[in-house]
Amino acid sequence: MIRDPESFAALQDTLRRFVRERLVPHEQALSDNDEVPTDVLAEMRALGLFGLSIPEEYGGLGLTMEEEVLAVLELGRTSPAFRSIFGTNVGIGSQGLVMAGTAQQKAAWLPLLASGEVIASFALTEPGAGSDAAALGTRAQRDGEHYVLTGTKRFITNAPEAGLFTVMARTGGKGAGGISAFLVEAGTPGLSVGAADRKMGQRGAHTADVILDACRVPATNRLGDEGEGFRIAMRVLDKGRLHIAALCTAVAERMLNDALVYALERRQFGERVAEFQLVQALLADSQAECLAARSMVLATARRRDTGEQVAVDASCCKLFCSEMCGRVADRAVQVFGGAGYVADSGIERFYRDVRLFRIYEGTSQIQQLVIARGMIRAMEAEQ
Ligand code: COS
Repeated sequence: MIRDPESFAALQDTLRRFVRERLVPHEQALSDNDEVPTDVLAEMRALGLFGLSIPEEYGGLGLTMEEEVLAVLELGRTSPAFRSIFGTNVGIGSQGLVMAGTAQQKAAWLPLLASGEVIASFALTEPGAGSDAAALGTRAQRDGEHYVLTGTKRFITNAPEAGLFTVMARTGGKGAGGISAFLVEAGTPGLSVGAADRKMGQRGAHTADVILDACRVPATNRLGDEGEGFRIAMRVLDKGRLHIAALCTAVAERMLNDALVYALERRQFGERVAEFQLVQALLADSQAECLAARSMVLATARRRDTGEQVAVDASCCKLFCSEMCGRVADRAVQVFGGAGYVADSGIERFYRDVRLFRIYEGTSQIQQLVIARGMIRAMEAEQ
């Protein structure tokens, strides 16, 4: 749903120009320096990028899902590490609060997240619990008006920058029903962040361990009821997967654009390589897949805006768009040939950056599992 087409078109135009004029020229520096330049960060804050999905009453832009997807289709046409710095505030770091926070919790944190003054992280994954998130072992022991949290979280995006963590921890017995969610402020005694991970790509976006060592958190910081944490995390991920699917689509469109530009410049056998049918096949397959991805993401976002349950379709989008993006990256390197394998072209960096899409916010195999389970459930319900 687009609420006000005219002002939304103006926002899209602003984002398009911001990406082209302010982010694309900094792509190599982002990778070389492993950080988003501070002036770019300030511009992101001023544009409201940290609060895209946060309701307007808390200072965000309150975008609908369709609007958010369209915004990401613009913002994703550059190195994905740029999106990562505000991505957790828009997605997994804020949406638990939006969905399950009390009025007090929302008032305390959402304005700070919307403005980008505070960065939010989502701490679910652990050394022994990745895809099997319900097996997490971090404990939260009730002690009067507090909970005492102990455990280690792994690969936590933006942990080194975060001011607020949504931590999933076990308050009850085994499995999903024993998990609760907590808001934990950076600086709380007992919470520490490990060294940033050395990753394959997406330099400029940081992940690290978050260590909780008898970290005392007021009981008022629990998000939702005891035992509700896993379901909150799953609902947050349902929305996040649609956002990531849009991101995959945008990066694929960018890589395809670069491949086409190159194919029109590069000459071999006396002709532009874009004239060769075997190169055209690489371009055409990528174009068809980008269109399919864009169409499914937009259609699913629109249905979500009407209140439909789209968890299974969001997994379809994440699965198809992330795998598609990997195929487009591979073809783009092929179109560039030798130039695609060396760092200078930029396409080599994108190839490494996009590998993460098939892994984070649920691997392709977890999306397949969610989709197939949903199909079986729907068929059984009919019988
Ligand atoms: N929305 C709301 N509730 C959900 C849900 C969703 N999308 N998915 C599951 N639930 C609920 C179930 O209804 C069930 O509740 P009840 O016990 O009340 O019936 C509970 O959560 C447990 O669900 P389920 O039995 O399906 O859990 P499993 O452990 O079998 O598996 C998967 C769930 C594998 C889908 C989940 O662990 C997952 O998504 N793993 C990947 C985690 C991930 O994406 N990590 C990325 C890092 S975080 S950025």
